[in-house]
Amino acid sequence: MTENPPTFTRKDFTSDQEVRWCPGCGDYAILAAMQRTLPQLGATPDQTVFISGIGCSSRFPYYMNTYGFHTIHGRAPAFATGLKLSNPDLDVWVVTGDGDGLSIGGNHLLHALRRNVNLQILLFNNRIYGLTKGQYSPTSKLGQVSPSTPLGALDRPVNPVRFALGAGARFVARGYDVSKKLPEVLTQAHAFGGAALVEILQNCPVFNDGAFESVTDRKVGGAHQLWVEHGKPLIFGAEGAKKGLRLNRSMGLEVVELGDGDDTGDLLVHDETNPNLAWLLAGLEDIPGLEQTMAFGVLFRSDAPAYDDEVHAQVDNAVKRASAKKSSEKASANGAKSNDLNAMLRQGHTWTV
Ligand SMILES: Cc1ncc(C[n+]2csc(CCOP(=O)(O)OP(=O)(O)O)c2C)c(N)n1
Ligand code: SF4
Ligand SMILES: [Mg+2]
Repeated sequence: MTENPPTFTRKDFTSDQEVRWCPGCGDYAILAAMQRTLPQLGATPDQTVFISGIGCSSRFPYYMNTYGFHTIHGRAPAFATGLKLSNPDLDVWVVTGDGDGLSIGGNHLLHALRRNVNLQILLFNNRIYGLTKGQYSPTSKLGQVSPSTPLGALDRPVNPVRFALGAGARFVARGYDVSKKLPEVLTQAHAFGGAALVEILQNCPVFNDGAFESVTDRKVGGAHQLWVEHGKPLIFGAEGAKKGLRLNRSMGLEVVELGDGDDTGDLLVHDETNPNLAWLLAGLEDIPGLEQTMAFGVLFRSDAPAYDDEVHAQVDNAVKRASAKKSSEKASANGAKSNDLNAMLRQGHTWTV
C-alpha cells in the first residue's frame, strides 16, 4: 500500500473491449454503475477481480479493466471462493445470471452463501436465458411462453432473495439496472464482510422486454417501489396516495392506506437484522393488491465471521500448534517436519490399512 493511494476514475475501470450486448440491454446500466462506484469505494484495478459464469451477464468481466475470469456455467462462486481463500487481499465480485446462478449453478451459489465467503455476488435477473435466445429460466413467471415452454411454463419461479435467505446468506439486497440508487446498494454490499447477494433486476429488451416494467417504468414505477431503510417505517406509493405495511394477525403483511400526513404509528419499521421480515418483504408481489410492488435496498444484513477469515485463522493456529509441538521433537524418519506439507506428502505411508 502506498501512502497516498492513486485516485482512480470510471475510465480507469473501463476496458478497451468492444461491448457485445444488444442495444438497450439493462446490462449497460449495471456496468456503468459499477464503473462509477468502484472509484468511490477506493478500489484499485489491480486488486479487483470479477468472476462470472456463462450468459450475457457473464460477459461482464471483459468490460471491466480489472482482473477477471469468465469461467464455466454456474461455477463462478466456486472459482471465487478458491480465489478469495488463496489471496484474501483481493476484492472479489461475482457476476451471474438467473440461469447461471439458479439453474446449473444453484448448488454452488447456495454453498458460497451459507459459508459466508467474503464476496459480492451480483445476480442479474432478467427472468430468461438471454445468451441462448430466450428459453425460460428458474425466475420466469408461471405461464411464461418461450422457445422451451411454447405452452407456458409450469414451474413456480424461484425468488432469488428468498433462495439466498434460505441458504443462510447474511446480506441480501435488491436493486435494478437503471436505478439511481444502484451504486448505493453496491456500496453497502461491498462494505459487508461476507457473502453479499444483490439481486439486480435487469431488462432484456430482446427476449423478455418489460419483465419488471411495473416497478422500473420511469413514470409510474416509483409508486411501486418500496425502498427499505433500517429503522424507518415501511412506506411506499405515489405522493398523496402513500401506503404503509403492518403485520396482520396471522403474521402476514397488510397494506395501510395513508394518504397525506396519516399516522404511521402502527406501521412496521424496517429491521434489517430480522430474516423473517426480509422474507416477507422479498415477496410483496405475492400479496393480493401488491402484485406490481417490490421491495428494494438492503433487505437483510447480519454480521457473521467470513469463511475465508475463519479458514486462515484455523490454518494459522494449526501451524503454530504444530510448530510449538514439534520444535522440541526430532524430525520424522525421513526428516519431515509436521508443518511442511511437501515433506509430509513425501514421507511415505500416511495411514495403515
Ligand atoms: C454446461 C452448459 N450447459 C448449458 C449451456 C448453455 N447456456 C449458456 S448461457 C445459458 C443460460 C444463461 O442465462 P442467464 O444466466 O440467465 O444469463 P443471461 O444470458 O440471461 O444474462 C445456458 C443455458 C452452457 N454454456 N454450458
Ligand atoms: S439477449 Fe437480452 S440479456 Fe442478452 S445482451 Fe441481448 S438484451 Fe441483453
Ligand atoms: Mg438471465
